[in-house]
Formats: sequence, C-alpha cells, structure tokens
Amino acid sequence: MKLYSGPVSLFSRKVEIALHEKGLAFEQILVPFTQTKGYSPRNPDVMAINPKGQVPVLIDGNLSLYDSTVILEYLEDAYPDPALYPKSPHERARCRLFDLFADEVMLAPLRFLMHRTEPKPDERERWDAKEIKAREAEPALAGHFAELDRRLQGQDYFCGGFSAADIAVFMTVFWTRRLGGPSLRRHDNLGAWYARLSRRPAFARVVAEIRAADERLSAPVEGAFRD
Ligand SMILES: N[C@@H](CCC(=O)N[C@@H](CS)C(=O)NCC(=O)O)C(=O)O
Repeated sequence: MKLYSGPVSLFSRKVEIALHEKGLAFEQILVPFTQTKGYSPRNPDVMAINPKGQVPVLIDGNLSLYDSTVILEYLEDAYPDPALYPKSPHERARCRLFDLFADEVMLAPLRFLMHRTEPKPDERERWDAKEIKAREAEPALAGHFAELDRRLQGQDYFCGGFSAADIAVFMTVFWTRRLGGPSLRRHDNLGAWYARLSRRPAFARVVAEIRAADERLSAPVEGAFRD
C-alpha cells in the first residue's frame, strides 16, 4: 500500500493511525508543504487521483482512494482484523457520527486557529484580525470538549471498545491543543481518554512525527499543549 500524506495533515495522519492500529505496512509519501505556500507544488499523483487535490490518498493494488473516512471504511472491509468499527449496525452508525462530528463539526471552529502555525505577517493588523476570529471560535471548541467529556462519562472509549471514532476525535482534540486552543483541564473524562490513547503505540508514533514536522515547518504556537 502507498499513502500520500502531509507532514502536518490532520486527515492524512488520521489514516496513518488506523494503518498502524491494523498493523498494515505502507509506503508513506509526504507531499510538499510549507506554512507560507501550503500544498505547493501539488503532487501530480494526488492531482490525478483526487479531484479535490487533497491528501490523504491511498493506493492498494489497483484501487485508488481519497478522503480519510472513505479510506478508514475501506480498510475495515478489506482488513477486518483488528476491528476499528463495532459489529452492530446501530453502534457502527453511532461510531460514524463521531467521525463526522470530529471531521466536520469540530473542524469548523478549529479552522479559525490554523493561522497560528504560520509565520506572523509583517502587517500586524492582518494577524490581529485572524486572532479575533480565533478567540471567537474558541468557546465553540470548549463547548465541544464539554460535550465529549459528558459522552465519556463511565466509559473508556466513545463507542464501546476502541474504534475509529476515537481516532477521529483524538485528531481534532490533538489539533486543538497543537494550535493553543481550549484546555483539557476540568474535563476529567476527556483528559483521561486523551492520555489513554496517547499511550497506544500507533498514536504515540504519529504524534511524535507531527511534532517533529512542526519543529521543522511551523511557527511556535503560544499556549500549545499547555494542559
Ligand atoms: N474530507 C477530507 C479532507 C482532506 C483535507 O482537507 N486535506 C488537506 C490536508 S489535511 C489538504 O490536502 N488540503 C489542501 C487543499 O485543500 O487544497 C478527508 O477526510 O480526507
């Protein structure tokens, strides 16, 4: 298998965690990325396979796929052991909703924090305007943390056992912390869950790779990973 990934691509790294959790070997192809120019120049294979031009892109034999959620669902069908989705249709659907909640609902406010890893522009006003929007988005993220904390009451994972829901939600919580967003303090269930996942080798490996990539590519973020 080949995975076109980005060094600090939330969705590519989500797929990498799933591949590691399933014990699947893959060739990682990191596409060019800088904080000033983004994904440029575009990788020609990614452009040919994904009409959106985005990573992740997975090639397995003669099958080419894009979109992290589609890829995770394919991996589950093709390589069911160990399972990353529950067995019952109800539980599987609930698990997919968590994935959608992380990738679409939480991502909406999270996008407003993304300038924080870019170098500060010369005109201070442009940065300040973005920061105003980021501060306005942070309460929504804090509200999502509170809701996730509530959903974890009395359980170790979001959908019974460990699942793809945990991978997707972890990525947005990790990204929020990476970008200096709301703290996990006062969310004991969510904090314990985050620590539990961070100890899994697949998560620890991918987190270490992202943090190493940030050292090379990203501006330091005030308040990142503070608590
Ligand atoms: N829904 C897609 C989102 C993929 C996505 O947004 N990829 C980003 C990197 S994390 C990208 O390639 N951005 C470049 C662009 O949008 O032009 C998925 O889950 O894979």
